[in-house]
Amino acid sequence: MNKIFGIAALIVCAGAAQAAVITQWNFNSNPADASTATGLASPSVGAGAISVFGGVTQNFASGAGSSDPVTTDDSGFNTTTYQANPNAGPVLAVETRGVRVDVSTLTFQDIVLNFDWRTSNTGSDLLRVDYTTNGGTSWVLGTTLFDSAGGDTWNNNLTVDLTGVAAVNNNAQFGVRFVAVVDSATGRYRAANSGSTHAGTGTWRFDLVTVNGNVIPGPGAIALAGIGGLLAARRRRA
Ligand SMILES: [Ca+2]
Ligand SMILES: [Ca+2]
Ligand SMILES: [Ca+2]
Repeated sequence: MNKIFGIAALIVCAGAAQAAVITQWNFNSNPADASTATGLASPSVGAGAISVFGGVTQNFASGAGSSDPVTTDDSGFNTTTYQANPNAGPVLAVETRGVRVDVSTLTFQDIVLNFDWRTSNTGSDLLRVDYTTNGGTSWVLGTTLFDSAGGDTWNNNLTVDLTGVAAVNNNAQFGVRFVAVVDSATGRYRAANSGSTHAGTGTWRFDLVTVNGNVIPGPGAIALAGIGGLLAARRRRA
């Protein structure tokens, strides 16, 4: 009996140390239907919502090249109708279009976002990830720009580490948004393929959008871990 209890306590310890998937989207049809042009906007793991904003439109398209381990009927969340550059000069009202993800982090801490991002040749080369802790009433702008490796190219396993941001822990109104960003040198959007001209008809595609976290240890888990440690010590002495 004591031995079983000790094993249970050790499993609790391991769970606290290793990040868990809170919510993940693979965008694949379930069940598979042999068409990558059909998919699911509902999460494949956990709960949450993904949406487009600012006039962006969305459909499903092939996820081939993403890090999704599913290779049959693998879809991605494909988006277009981004802002176009004016004929000359900088874009005026910038960074108003993109994709938004809302996930409750209740009972979780140490939040980390992972995603795969594909840019078409004429799609925007620069992406910023902002986060909200109040359901989108206000956004904290990301400080790092993701710069695509090229046109028609997947950039996989991109990471935004929010483990140092206590406000995103245990928060039912947590969310992130992926925003198309202009090149600060010109004030204009830049094409992901350096030989192409940026166009609002360019696409961004996403796959394996994942919000990870650690379960916040409750008083019960801490007590169990303590008992587990005592049992382990007793076994070592025996
Ligand atoms: Ca499908
Ligand atoms: Ca997929
Ligand atoms: Ca680039």
